[in-house]
Amino acid sequence: MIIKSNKIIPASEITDPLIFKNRRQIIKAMAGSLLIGSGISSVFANDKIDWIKLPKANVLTNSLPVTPAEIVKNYTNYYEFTFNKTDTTSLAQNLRTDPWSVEISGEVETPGVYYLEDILSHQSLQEYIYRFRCVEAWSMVVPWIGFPLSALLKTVKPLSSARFVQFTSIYSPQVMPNQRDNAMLDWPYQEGLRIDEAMHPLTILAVGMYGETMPKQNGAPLRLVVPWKYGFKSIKAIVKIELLKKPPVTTWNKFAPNDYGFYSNVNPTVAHPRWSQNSERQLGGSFFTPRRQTELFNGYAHQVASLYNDMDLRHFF
Ligand SMILES: Nc1nc2c(c(=O)[nH]1)N[C@H]1C(S)=C(S)[C@@H](COP(=O)(O)O)O[C@H]1N2
Ligand SMILES: [Mo]
Repeated sequence: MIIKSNKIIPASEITDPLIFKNRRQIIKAMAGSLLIGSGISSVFANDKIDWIKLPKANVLTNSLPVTPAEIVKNYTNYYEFTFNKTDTTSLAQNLRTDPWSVEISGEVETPGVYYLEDILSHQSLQEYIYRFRCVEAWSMVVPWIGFPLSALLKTVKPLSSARFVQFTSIYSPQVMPNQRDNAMLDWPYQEGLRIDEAMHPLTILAVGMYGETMPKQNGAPLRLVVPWKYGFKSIKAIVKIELLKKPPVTTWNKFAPNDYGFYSNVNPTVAHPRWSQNSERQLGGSFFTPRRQTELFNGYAHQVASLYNDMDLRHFF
């Protein structure tokens, strides 16, 4: 159910013409899809200021308050740039995100390289307010803007042999210092899902948040969001989506298989070898805000637990 609101968001703080152009394309896509999706009769945008009317998110949220945007934008994990969560904000601005295309290949009927604009022209954007839980035991609540991954996969017609999906982030050592230095992980960053996880309606590809085009440090122009799994599964700056017969290699699992499982479903009873996952620090809280009890599947058990009926709790990680 879409609850309409007339939330009006001024988005005028653009300086880089490249960002501006890309943002306009995405806003055009937002406008188009919202017209279809919600019956809002006009979405107005002029050259200086973009005003976006977004339908409010639906039932996929909870009573937790949304984390302030400034916190979510300035505390990011983006290891291609740096291991520092605040320096990513400026460093990520060096990544060119327009034009952008995504290769979709493997076990599909119509593999190809698709421009992001074309992908978006076929999708209805919606706001999804999701909890987000990092494996480092902090959490936030983010109003993403995106569309179900399943809607994109359906357009390329997965074959019955497609059992897994692998995602690959951009490889751009000129602007990504840790790729240049071969630091820590094997680049490019890769993640993966089982096909039923990928097709689940909670799994989205996001192109924006807080009513705006996705900030570069948060994974522009296109990132995955899987709210019942630890945050590292939600891969940023996706350039390739491959449907596979076999389980894909994933970056963190390859780096430390005992610390970062392929599934990595949020589970308070399975500790990381070096820290408990029983509770979480909520971003945006004060020194006095108590830690929050972590929930199985990050609170989405009702929607996703049935995907894992035949699995032992220990394998959730
Ligand atoms: N390509 C890429 N994607 C990534 C990461 C990364 O370092 N590189 N970090 C992951 C981790 S550990 C988390 S918690 C989330 C953080 O998303 P945010 O920075 O937008 O909050 O992105 C995930 N996606
Ligand atoms: Mo994370």
